[in-house]
Amino acid sequence: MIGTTITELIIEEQRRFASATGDFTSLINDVVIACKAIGSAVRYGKLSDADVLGSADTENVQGETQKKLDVISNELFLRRNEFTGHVAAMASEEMDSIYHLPHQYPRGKYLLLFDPLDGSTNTDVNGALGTIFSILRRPEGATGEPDEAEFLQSGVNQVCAGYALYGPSTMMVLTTGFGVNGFTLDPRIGEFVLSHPRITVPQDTSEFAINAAYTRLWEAPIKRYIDECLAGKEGPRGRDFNMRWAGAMIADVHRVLSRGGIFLYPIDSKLRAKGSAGKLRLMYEANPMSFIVEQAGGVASTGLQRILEIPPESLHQRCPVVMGSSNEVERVVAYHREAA
Ligand code: AFP
Repeated sequence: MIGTTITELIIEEQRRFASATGDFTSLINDVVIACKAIGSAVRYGKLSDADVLGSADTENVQGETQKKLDVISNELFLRRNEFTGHVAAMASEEMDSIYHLPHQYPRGKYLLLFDPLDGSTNTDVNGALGTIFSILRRPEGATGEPDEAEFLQSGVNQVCAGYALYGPSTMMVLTTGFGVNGFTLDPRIGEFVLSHPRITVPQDTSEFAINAAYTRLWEAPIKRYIDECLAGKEGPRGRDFNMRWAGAMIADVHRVLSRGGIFLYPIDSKLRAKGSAGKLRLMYEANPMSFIVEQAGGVASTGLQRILEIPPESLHQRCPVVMGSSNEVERVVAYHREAA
């Protein structure tokens, strides 16, 4: 017997809206197919006919060296979604500016943003990594060819956010604003089947995820929070904490969604010196993951502001990220307020 597939659940959600045309369901289907294709490229690795591992010897707009799989995943996402008539334009971590559809294809009402392969440095070590996406509606009354300004909407406007995690099993986690559901790819039938209905993040946790290599660069509120966790039972928190770091936000936040925790990628003195507002990108990393975490009952903040309310100024803008179990994130926010 086959469980509820991702398509069935999206159709059910679509039926809540009398005016729904089915466009959105089709768009999600295309995103799902793109993720299955990327997952397959990731899974076969060295066994692929084409050599998909290693560096592509190119840099993206962020100045990061692209992996071959970054480039392949980006292409797979674009090709799958450009011709269907559901999106008006796309934006990706791997492209400097927005992607205009070839002129022969119809323009739809949605804008699709994605990080085709988050944590791609993990490809070389067979570590978990994934694809993150965010869907916005074109602004009311917008016509003609979309420009970047149409994409610059706050995260609260997201219609849908999700990610595919290519780990020991391939999972898709999705929200359309009615809670969060997790699906596992059943290789026997090639479908994502509902395996984690109504995911919720516990309010409390004793697990944190942060790259401790940057301890010397952290600002006071983060230093204080982590120091107190590290002090364990004998410290002000009165209990021991555990630490995890996967090196891929998607894997770290998935763990937080699975069993609670707090994920931090704060601003630090090195990033400030470079004139950067953080490491992680707002539009296709922080916003979609924040939407998911909030829909699961967690909190997502920069330390000083709710991430979903940041007014974006540019496509590749960065921001500090603190997300996960509400009581821990609120504590970090309180420490920021006190310091400010
Ligand atoms: P890549 O996609 O370039 O591997 O970057 C992953 C990432 O944006 C995020 O997923 C990780 O949490 C973070 O970078 C890791 O960064 P550090 O290497 O600085 O810890």
